[in-house]
Amino acid sequence: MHNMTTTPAVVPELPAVPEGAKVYFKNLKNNASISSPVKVEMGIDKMRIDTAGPVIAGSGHYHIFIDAEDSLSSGAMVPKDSTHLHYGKGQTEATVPLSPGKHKLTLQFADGLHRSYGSKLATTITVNVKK
Ligand SMILES: [Cu+2]
Repeated sequence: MHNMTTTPAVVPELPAVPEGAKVYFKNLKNNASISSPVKVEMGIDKMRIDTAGPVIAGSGHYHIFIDAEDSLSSGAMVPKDSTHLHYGKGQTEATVPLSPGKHKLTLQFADGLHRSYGSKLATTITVNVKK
């Protein structure tokens, strides 16, 4: 009998986060005073950097959130908008323009389908952008 319900495409599960994996800002400290545009060097332990697209265990790409969440829950899709920047070409550095004043920057790692690896692979700092 023909099944009239839509068969969902097979979407791979979000890969597990390896023990000890973490992300960090390499060149920015919490409460740092900086100038805009801000050069951001992104770092990760125990995971590889890959381009967006394939879902490969132990890999993914970086996102920077500006004045947004401290992390997105595991499996949540990272939005594509002006406060959620994607580095899906596998970039490990970014230049981010910020207005003067205090800003919250979150580094969030996600898989090839932009699904957050959750708070285990996120870190948040506050920076003070000089006038
Ligand atoms: Cu992404």
